[in-house]
Amino acid sequence: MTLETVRNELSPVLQVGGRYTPPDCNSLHKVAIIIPFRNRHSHLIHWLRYLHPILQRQQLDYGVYVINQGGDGTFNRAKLLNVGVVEALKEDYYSCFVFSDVDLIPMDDRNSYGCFSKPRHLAVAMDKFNFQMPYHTFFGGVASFSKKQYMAINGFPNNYWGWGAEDDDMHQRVLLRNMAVSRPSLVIGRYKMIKHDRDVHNEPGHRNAAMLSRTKWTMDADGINSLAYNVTNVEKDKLYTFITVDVGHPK
Ligand code: UDH
Ligand code: MN
Repeated sequence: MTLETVRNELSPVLQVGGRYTPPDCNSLHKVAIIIPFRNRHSHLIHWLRYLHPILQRQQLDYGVYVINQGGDGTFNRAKLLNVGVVEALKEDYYSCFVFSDVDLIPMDDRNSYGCFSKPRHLAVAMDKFNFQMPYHTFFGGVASFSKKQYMAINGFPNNYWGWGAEDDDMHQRVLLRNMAVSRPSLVIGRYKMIKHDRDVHNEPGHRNAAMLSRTKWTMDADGINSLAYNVTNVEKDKLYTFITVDVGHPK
């Protein structure tokens, strides 16, 4: 599949920016799907090809935002997700955010990409973990937050550079604000992760584990209220809004 074939296949039902509104019902939420990204173009093609039809069958009113980290500095997944929220909210009154890795494809249409009364972890049963949770507080891969839930935790941390622990910090924030996590069953929450090696400039962050033990004291000052970045390019396609951003580098 090329991006072109996927675009030709899907564009009749999409509006520019990867936007969709169900023709025959009013959706409960307006959902921004936010994907942290750099140099995973083949994964993105698969994601778009599978997810657009699923999201449409779920009758969601949604937009897809790919947040591309510019340059080749250390990757920062959680900060890119914060950028996605701010940029999506500049465009529309989104009430729900789904944060998804570019390489995760749900296997069951019943796994709803909407928001719930609690923050939701969707990617509970990945093939790479034998369709089990790797540990019981696992929060990685795909998660959804209503705008209210996201704001209540001050968004995500901006200081987790490189791979690891930012998802655990997000989970800590939820618990520290007295919310619980909702999850689909291990049957409905099945996922395939497109096989890949570790990316360059996304090595395990050597400070991340230590930061995780301090979330309680840092979360009020590190999050959506301290987010700083520069957008360097915005590309509107039928399949997505592709925003390239300079997120800076570790201090
Ligand atoms: N991402 C990118 N580009 C990068 C790094 C990360 O787009 O250079 C995004 C992408 O959405 C990805 C997500 O960040 O799905 C999470 O990164 P990841 O997929 O590398 O994380 P995962 O836990 O893999 O899946 C860790 C390394 C696995 C090495 C396995 C070797 N067998
Ligand atoms: Mn992955």
